[in-house]
Amino acid sequence: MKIQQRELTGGAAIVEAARANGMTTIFGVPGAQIYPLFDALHGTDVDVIVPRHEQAAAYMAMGYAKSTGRTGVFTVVPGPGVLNAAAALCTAMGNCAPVVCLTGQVPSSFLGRGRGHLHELADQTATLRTLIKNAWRIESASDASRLVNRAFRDAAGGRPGPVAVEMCWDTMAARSPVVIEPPDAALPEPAIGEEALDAAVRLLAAAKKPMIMCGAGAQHAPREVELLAETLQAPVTAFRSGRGVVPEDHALGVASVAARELWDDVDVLVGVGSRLEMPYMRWGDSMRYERKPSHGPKLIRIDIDPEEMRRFEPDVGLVADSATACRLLVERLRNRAAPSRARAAEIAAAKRVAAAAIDRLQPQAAFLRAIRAALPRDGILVPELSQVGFATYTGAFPVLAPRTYVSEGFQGTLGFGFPTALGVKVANRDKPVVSVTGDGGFMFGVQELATAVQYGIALVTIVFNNGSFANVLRDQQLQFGGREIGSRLQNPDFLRLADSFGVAARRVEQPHELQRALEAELAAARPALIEVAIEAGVEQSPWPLIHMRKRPSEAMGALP
Ligand SMILES: Cc1ncc(C[n+]2csc(CCOP(=O)(O)OP(=O)(O)O)c2C)c(N)n1
Repeated sequence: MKIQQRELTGGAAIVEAARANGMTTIFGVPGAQIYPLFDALHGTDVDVIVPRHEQAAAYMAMGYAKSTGRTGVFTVVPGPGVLNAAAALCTAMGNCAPVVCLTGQVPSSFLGRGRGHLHELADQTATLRTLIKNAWRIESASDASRLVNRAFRDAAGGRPGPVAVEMCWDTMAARSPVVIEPPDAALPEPAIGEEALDAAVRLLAAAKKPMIMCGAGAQHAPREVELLAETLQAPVTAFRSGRGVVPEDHALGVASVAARELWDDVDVLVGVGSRLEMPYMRWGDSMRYERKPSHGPKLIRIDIDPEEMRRFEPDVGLVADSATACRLLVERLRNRAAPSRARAAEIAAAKRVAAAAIDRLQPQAAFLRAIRAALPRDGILVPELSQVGFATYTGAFPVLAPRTYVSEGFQGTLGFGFPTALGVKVANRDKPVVSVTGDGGFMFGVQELATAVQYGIALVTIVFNNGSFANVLRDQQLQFGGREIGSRLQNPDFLRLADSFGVAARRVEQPHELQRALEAELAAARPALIEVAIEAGVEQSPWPLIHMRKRPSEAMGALP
């Protein structure tokens, strides 16, 4: 059904097209080129959230997308605005977040002239195409609907990721007759190759100790993955992006350390929407690229992106939506799989070994236990690159539901956490959301405390303040003869800082105090900051439990 033709500015055409694609919230920072776009939002029911830095607009859109599966939208001025958002865009690319960036451009007659017009980049769409899935210029208001539809379709379709559209300053301001089309149909699912499916079924039917490893591409398929796991009696694990697909308190749900305990005996690995960084790079050699695993179990990969099969070749590759592929495997394995009865006991034993190993990771494990105790099953945790954040990779914070652990993905972008968590909370006003960050990473986006207050975003942020970039400090102490450089931080008084923004703040030292403080702030449902004061250098290194060459029961002696 076509909606009537109307006279709209280019900016309004973009907004109307985005609304037709389901946009109900937009994050963004205004500026001259995109005034018409902001003006078009005026008086609509779209929730407009303006953070204090463009990076936060993009991170918030990413958090919105990762925690819901819906496409997140943000708008920034071209040039420096887009570049300020670029670290978040490449993070969203790395963690497969469907995000649409709406931006401007110099006036059309200045395109490609190099005259130095406001915010001019030599070639913005070309620059963006090296970072994200795709980018287009909308040449006229009448083309806005078609290209915005494509942007939404492509952001969510195939392997999800960020895309961008830009429009020239004059085009965005000019009025012309516009028709807003209905959204594009979703990209069709790839047809699964029968031969590959048969080969996967044969491998799995003969498998004695299969394992399933999930990535971001499994988050929409929790039932299907769980059914496959139950059919095979296979443990299901994940490193970051696939956490919670099968709850880690389910008999078959295992986080990374428990998975490493089981790994040496695994004969078939099924990767579901995952790059499989954990077993082959973290537990293997992260300095030497392998096109195909040189040892270890037979590998079946399910991935919607055919390129993935070339980047890391499996024995059997199923280019497919993970829900469909898992469902088909379950159907065909139902009478053929011979799950081992002893498997349940082995998985339970591996979990006990993991728990004992994780218990040594102090004080991080105790703090994470306190956070888990305060957060309900559907509460969402956004970790950050930090001593406590890294510790979450091990299973020290069990993830109990899909989309409740929103991580940074392979970009490892320090500073992503706090602004991403704000976007998560905007999208999940009814759920508790907690940001866990170090003092260094928090200060990358500290100004967004103002955003939290202005828009009533009841995020609880826990800042573990050790006055250092602790990882860097440890590496300098252990690997560089104690030559400390650039790793100690002089911080503000976080309580007074938070107070000056109007954010409730308190300081704790012990895990039980943290649990009580977190429970109180979650109940108060207001923007809050809890500072945990920690002495620099006291945290056990989480890395022996992340880069595990040996199973934890063998390596225990060498562990901290
Ligand atoms: C964009 C970016 N810059 C730098 C780094 C390198 N880096 C990783 S962790 C880290 C220190 C983080 O310190 P802090 O946030 O205080 O947490 P802590 O480790 O002290 O708990 C640094 C500098 C990075 N990962 N990403």
